Amino acid sequence: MGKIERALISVWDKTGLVPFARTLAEAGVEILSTGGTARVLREAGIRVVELSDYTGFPEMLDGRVKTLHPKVHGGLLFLRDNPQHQATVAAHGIRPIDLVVVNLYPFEQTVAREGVTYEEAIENIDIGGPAMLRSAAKNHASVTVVVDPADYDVVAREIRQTGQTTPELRRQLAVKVFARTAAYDAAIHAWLSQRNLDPTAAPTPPDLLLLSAPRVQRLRYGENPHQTAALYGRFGEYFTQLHGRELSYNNILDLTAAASLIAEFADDPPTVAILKHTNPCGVGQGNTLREGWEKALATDRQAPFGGIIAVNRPLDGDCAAAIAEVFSEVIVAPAFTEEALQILQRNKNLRLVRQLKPQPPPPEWETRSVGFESWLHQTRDRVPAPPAELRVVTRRAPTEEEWRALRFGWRVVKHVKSNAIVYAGPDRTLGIGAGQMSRVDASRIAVWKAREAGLSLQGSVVCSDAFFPFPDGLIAAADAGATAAIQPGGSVRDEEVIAAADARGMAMVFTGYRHFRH
Ligand code: 93A
Repeated sequence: MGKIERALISVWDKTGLVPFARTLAEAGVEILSTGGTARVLREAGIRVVELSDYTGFPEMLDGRVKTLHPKVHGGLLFLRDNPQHQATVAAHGIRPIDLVVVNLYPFEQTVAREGVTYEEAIENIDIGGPAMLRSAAKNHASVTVVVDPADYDVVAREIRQTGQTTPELRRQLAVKVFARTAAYDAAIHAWLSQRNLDPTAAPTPPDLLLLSAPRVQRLRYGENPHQTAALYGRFGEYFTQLHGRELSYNNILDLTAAASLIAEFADDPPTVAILKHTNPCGVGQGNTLREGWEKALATDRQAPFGGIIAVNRPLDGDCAAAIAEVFSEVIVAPAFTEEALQILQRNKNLRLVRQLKPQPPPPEWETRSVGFESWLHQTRDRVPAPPAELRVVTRRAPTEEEWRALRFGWRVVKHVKSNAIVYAGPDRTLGIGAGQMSRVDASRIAVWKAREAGLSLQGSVVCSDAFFPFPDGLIAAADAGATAAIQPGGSVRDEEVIAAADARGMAMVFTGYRHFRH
């Protein structure tokens, strides 16, 4: 590869353009450019050749055809060491183009805008830009291609030093190009297919776009050390790590589950949730986070070892000091006070993560692989918990205290793997049974855990993520001390279950919403 002698610059986003182009000009690179880009460069006093002067064709059709010309694509694609290619380009007056700097019409931003018209969206489908990017990236053995203004500096540095770029940099830049053009086409596909299918339908799941989005982070390994893994999407817009070792695959899985759970308590008094393997070990609230922490921890003093902690307000020093006494993996908080940071940063391994903004508004989509080269796609379970309307189905309605406990526990059980049973008081969990194949087993585990923790279930409430198929689960809860229950309802045996509750003097509430989490 020889020196870079000719560059073609055609950019929508003009960020950093002028200083970069100036570096090229100073290195003796001839700059070809399209209308708007050429104007900006010329105004900055940089010498440019209008591409239309070089091709002998004007930009036409309202700019739809600007760079789609053999003098452009021939100059990008010919094999530099192939004598026939050399003869062909020479015969047609095609000059080599060694560097392409292109970023695309803002299609994604355009369709995200409120009230955008069909015509506007269509006009923002860039054709010439991706074509140049792909030609250059295909021939990255010889051609340097820059799609991201963030890469101007590294390219400028290499050109200043040697007049050319290294093969490794060209390869990396080409990889970036195909990620970008793939994501760009995926965005167009998503927008257009949705429009064609049903203009009133839910927006096309952005996760599909994220699948083709560039990888944001390589992870050391996956769920287990022999699995390779990476993180995709917009994680960095929502979370930033302030301290501790690099986040692992499981950390990210757990901390996002923790953040989703604590979001249920956004408007509540100080609340703390401790999770392990995406399941809550305990959730508690009080006048201070410290009180919330004590109650959360009291649910289960063993499982939180190596757990994930989420809090619903800035983490203060008092609570941090208590947390620091238990080995944890990650703390996720909307903020950390200086004092809390000082205390927690003493532990090198503890990862401190700040949540930068709330989860996106529903409908939110989730995609999960089921293996076999197949994916399931659904809207996330984002209905308000508990829903606005709750139906009391028993003779006795819950007392004020029971209502508070039901509302508390229902928000927790929504985030527990099914089958899930949670025993709760008004401001805390008392026993959690997660991920059982039978609901009765989940209930048994919850009762046993409460006993292990030395907690009484007398006067507690029982929360079930799905209906009790038979009265036995409810009767067992009553035997354990629960005086009220909350569940979706909807079983063919609802009447039997209600009768069992009435027979025990229990109050029971139907939510009408099931919260399976498989
Ligand atoms: O309308 S296009 O698809 N047709 C083209 O031939 C073409 N060539 C470059 N759009 C085209 N471009 C795009 O124009 C580039 O990708 C870039 O985003 C933009 C730069 O235009 P200007 O230099 O006039 O501001």
